[in-house]
Amino acid sequence: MVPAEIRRRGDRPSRPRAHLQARHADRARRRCARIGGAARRAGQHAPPYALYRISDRHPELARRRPHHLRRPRGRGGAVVCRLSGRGAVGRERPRQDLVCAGEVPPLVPSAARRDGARHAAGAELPGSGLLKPAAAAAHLRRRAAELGFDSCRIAAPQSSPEQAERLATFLAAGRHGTMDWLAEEPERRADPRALWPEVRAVVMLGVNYGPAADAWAALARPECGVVSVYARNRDYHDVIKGRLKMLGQSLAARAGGSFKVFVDTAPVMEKPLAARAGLGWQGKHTNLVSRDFGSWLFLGALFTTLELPPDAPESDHCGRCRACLDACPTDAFPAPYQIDPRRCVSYLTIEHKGPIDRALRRGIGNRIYGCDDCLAACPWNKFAEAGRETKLAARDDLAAPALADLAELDDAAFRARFSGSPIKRIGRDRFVRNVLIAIGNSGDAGFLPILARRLGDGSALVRGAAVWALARLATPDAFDAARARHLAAENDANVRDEWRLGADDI
Ligand code: B12
Ligand code: SF4
Ligand code: SF4
Repeated sequence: MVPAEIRRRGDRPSRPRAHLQARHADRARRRCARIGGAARRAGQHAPPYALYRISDRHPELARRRPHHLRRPRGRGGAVVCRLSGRGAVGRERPRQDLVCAGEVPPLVPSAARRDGARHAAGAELPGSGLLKPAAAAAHLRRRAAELGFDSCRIAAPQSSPEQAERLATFLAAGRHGTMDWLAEEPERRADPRALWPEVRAVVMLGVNYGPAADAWAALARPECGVVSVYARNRDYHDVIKGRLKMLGQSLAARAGGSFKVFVDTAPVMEKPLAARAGLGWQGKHTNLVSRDFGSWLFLGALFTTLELPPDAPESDHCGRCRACLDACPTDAFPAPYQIDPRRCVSYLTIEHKGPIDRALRRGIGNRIYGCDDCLAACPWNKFAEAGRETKLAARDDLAAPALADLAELDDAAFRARFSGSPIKRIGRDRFVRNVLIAIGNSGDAGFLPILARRLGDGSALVRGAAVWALARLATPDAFDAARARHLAAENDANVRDEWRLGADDI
């Protein structure tokens, strides 16, 4: 069964029990996927997760002719597809094109063909031609490294009452804020088997995205914006997702079973699972810290119906350190190992759609998309090297972008500038809101002409942020004069409030 679609958070489930979510999704901007070689049309979208069911129940299929030779061509659309052994290997290359065409690294085909050559694993192959668990795990690690994953370990998919309880406490305190998707189906989020009863092993993958240079030099330059390290080039979801699928296909081809892949695409708690698999431990900043890569590791998950031998979990190496807690500019850690996202700059600048709480705007400084302060403070980063994935390496124009340019972006210019970037997903208005807050924090009255233009912006979100920035940069008289010109014509309640409050609480 190969519904080779990926659904982003917020998209509606295409079938029951398929309520999935991705952190950085935007339901308005679905990507086209490809199925059966036919590009999907605009408006079509991918299903909740990739599911590839290999003929684990029918190993004899391994000895049949390759699937693409058995099936009449040209049907397109979703197909039923059972793959195993050499047949599956033969299919591996064409199916790289099914999703995210153009984003799949080109190194697979030859390796995939070698996978099927049965060149070295004779002793490990049972009668079905499929690898046994230990050999399958070895194959998995080798293939993961070839595909560019820096870490690959396996966890058993057992439930964790402790996780469920912590998640419940988090949700009960309302810490998810406006991320409603985080509160949906907590029982499935806390237990991989509730999400997919057939899962027998959870493979956790890490991709190092350590910055090559001092990534925060722009924090000291108030005329520039700071984009968090993860968002300075291509969207990691897209980069990792394609590789996870290739890895799953390769595993299924050699060892059978079905698989699903996740990178922020489902109610999966990736950090605790990665800690259980031994990729690292959940640090006091709540993210996974690795001995090898510090805090700079993206996570992805591959669930499989194969029984694979689990790795040992990693233990906590935070000790008495609290560098991350002290580094937070908005005091988002109510306690070690706990975050209140509603105070986190990452949540405020990326996830939160409306006006940002006035009390937190100053702490945002010139961070215009996400925040890395707690990650950057971690002493374990000293063992980290720069990430090797070029698609994630910083774009020059995002190292220290000029706020003056960004504040003038209209929708078309925004889309053009951030095509392929995760930043595109928050849309022009939310982005310019962030830029205006950074301008308000700059202390630079040179921005006043730009603010004057944004006071008449078509977006109330942008106008409100411009009013706040004006209150911070203009003299009281100049602010009063602008208020006299604009307030009477303003029909948005939030913007009117900004005009009324002026510099009162800032
Ligand atoms: C929602 C979300 C956010 C939210 C909430 C953050 C959070 N910490 O939960 C916001 C928008 C703030 C956010 C920000 C960021 N995110 Co985020 N985010 C997610 C997402 C989609 C879900 C996380 C989740 O389930 N949160 C819910 C809460 C309940 O989970 P929790 O933090 O693990 O909370 C637990 C702890 O508090 C723990 N706990 C409580 N007491 C104790 C005591 C001890 C001893 C221990 C060990 C644990 C513990 O129990 C809680 C429940 O399990 C994941 C992807 C995924 N599906 O997992 C990415 C993910 C966590 N994000 C990621 C990244 C990179 C970021 C940012 C760095 C991006 C940026 N530069 O702006 C920041 C970092 C901010 C931070 N300090 O966490 C990466 C982290 C990679 C890693 N190495 O861990 C992930 C895994 C995405 C990915 N696939 O790589 N994110
Ligand atoms: S990402 Fe920034 S704002 Fe969020 S918890 Fe870490 S340091 Fe605080
Ligand atoms: S900065 Fe210190 S406390 Fe925070 S995660 Fe790193 S080691 Fe742990």
